[in-house]
Amino acid sequence: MPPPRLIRFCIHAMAVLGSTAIGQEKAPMETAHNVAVIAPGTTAGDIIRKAAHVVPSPRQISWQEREFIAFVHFGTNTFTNREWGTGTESPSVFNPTAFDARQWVKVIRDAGMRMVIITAKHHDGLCLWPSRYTDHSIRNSPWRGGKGDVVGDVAAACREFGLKFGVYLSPWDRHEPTYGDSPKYNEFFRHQLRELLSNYGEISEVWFDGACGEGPNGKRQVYDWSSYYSVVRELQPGAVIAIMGPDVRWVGTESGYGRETEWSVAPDLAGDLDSIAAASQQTPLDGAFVPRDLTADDLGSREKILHARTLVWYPAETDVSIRPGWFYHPDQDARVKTPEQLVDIYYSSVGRNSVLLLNIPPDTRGRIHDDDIRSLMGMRRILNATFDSNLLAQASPRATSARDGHDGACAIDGDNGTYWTTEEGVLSATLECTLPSERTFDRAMLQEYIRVGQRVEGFHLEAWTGGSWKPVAGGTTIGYKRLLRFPPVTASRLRLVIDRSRWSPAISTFGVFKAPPRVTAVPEGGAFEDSLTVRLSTDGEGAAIHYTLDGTTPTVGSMRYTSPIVIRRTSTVTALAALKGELCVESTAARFTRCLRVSGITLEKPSSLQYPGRGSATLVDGMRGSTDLHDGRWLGFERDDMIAVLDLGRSRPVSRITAGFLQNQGSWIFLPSSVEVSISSDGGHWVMLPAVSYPLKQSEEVLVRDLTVATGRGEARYVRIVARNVGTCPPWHPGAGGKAWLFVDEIIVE
Ligand code: FUL
Repeated sequence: MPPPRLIRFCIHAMAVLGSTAIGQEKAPMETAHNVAVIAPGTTAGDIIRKAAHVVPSPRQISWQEREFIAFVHFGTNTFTNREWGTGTESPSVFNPTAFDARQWVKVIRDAGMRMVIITAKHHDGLCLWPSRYTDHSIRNSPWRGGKGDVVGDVAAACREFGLKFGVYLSPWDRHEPTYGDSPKYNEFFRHQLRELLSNYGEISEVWFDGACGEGPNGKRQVYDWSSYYSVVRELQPGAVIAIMGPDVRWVGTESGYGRETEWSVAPDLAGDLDSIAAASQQTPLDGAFVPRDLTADDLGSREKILHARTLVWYPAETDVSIRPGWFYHPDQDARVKTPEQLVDIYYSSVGRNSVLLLNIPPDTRGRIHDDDIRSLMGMRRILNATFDSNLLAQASPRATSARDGHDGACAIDGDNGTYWTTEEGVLSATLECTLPSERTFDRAMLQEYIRVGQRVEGFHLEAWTGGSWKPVAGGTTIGYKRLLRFPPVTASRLRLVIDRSRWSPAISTFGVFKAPPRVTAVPEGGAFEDSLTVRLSTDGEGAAIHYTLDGTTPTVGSMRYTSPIVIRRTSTVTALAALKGELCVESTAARFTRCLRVSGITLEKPSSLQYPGRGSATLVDGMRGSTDLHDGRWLGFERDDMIAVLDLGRSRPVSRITAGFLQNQGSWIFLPSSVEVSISSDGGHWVMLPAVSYPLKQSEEVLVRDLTVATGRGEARYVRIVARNVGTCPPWHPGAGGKAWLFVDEIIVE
């Protein structure tokens, strides 16, 4: 589901595809190339076959194999406590008190990431290296007497700890006086690129954001992308150019959640087919590539590629921050994503054919904060405990079709350089694995050997249980890596069924795993009136359960679960399984809200079809919407107000009514301008309570805000609540004048 309007700033303003005179297919690029030109009249079958043979370039393969990499946003904004600087800040604000790039890189390495991308220059223009081309750099900061070099220190630490190194260089520069004078600024930008790409050793990724604005001359800057690409190719031929570049695509959200169906081959990224044919074999796309909005749900299905004039290997990168903001803000210390959230993001990005770029912003000391380190290490422990050993390593494989030298064993041998593939043109097949004894598993890992292309369109897993094959899990695309989670299954025989493929499937990894024991709470959260009984169980054999009721993480000293828990007040049950006295890593949290039971709820106008939650009852089911607008718990209203009438079944004392709202202005979601509540005992005569108004404030923070109206202890059977949408995006917003969203969940009557 697309976010309401989440568009990487300015990307929608980029030129759409330019003229595309379709000539003859000039270069035979069908095999072993990351670009294929489709000649007019090519049959559908041939187009699909060509798509299955588009392959990553060597630099794209190295990038993909990194899987999980770190973003580091650090600079002016760290010290001014903002997300976007204006460019008028003095370099003197930059003054970390205990800067330590080695600490960052060590933490990042220990968390299992393989590269660091530093914001060498963000939109405010301050260079974190002593650039010769501007005074607006850390050379004019008090830090290390102006002799410091953040980029240099991070590059050196990456070399020391064996990590790759990349740079984010913002084309949008709100400080530089030549910005807007397009040729001059392009030259300035190329100079900066040259400095960065010449003086810091190997650079493996160059990250270009699409943000763009007007310069002091009132003119909009026109970026000369292809000239930037030439500088990168000349100086760092191994580097991928990401986002506004031809090698790596933005996945389309900043939530950390990629698409379930993720094709790395995308149609029509070239504006000029002739320059593809004329270009060098190494970079056929560079001169023809036109950045454009690639945030739609479906980019690469058959339907999308059948009318393509070019097909390009263009894989997805998923960027997300460990905190709500990209930069460090002290008031977000309590909102660092938990290990469980990070693991969920990992499954939903790395596990969905994408590279995960996780941002970890250092604080004003110039160090990664302890809260972030705790979460990262917790995440690492969960992932290690899960993926430590492939239970299929000891299995005997049997495939329904295999090519010489590529039998089923190649998929379970732990070697990504070998792969199982079928006889030429066999597009569906089964790989059955028999284990020496029964094992329990709840995770699967699949990988295609992408060096020959991405091919699988549909697959599922089956296990032999109770005398027949039963489906366990399945999906559409696999790509470089697909991870699946499912309830534990115990079996000694299982099989991978490739249902549909664009060409002979080539599978380099088939693995199943058991995640560390987890606790399940029943019910998993919700509302209750007087008391509620909660039952906990674990899938870990012989594991004990420890829990708390105040939301803190349990220790072995916390209450041990022996019988169902009876809850009488609003509580969060947090539980962990412990094996042999040692706590397992993944905790389970279930929130229970004490409130009056609502027997009916009607909405005067339904919510948008895009954000329906699970119907109007979602508003009173006791399960709170999170900061993720896609979590299925939010009801979204586009430009409309939310008007709900709640029926409590009978007249009773009501003390207050609370409604929760999401703010995510980047996605055009605003808090309501006011909340009005009326109560009635008979549905005919209503008493209006004083309305509460909320002034609209510009904010980059994504948050859930509860707004409460007190009744003064009235009696009521019916409650009518009106939350006013701000209507349109305000003048200061990038979507000024566009329809604003109101997101609501939950309504609590006490
Ligand atoms: C965006 C920028 O505007 C943010 O500040 C951040 O750098 C993010 C990764 O890209 O477009």
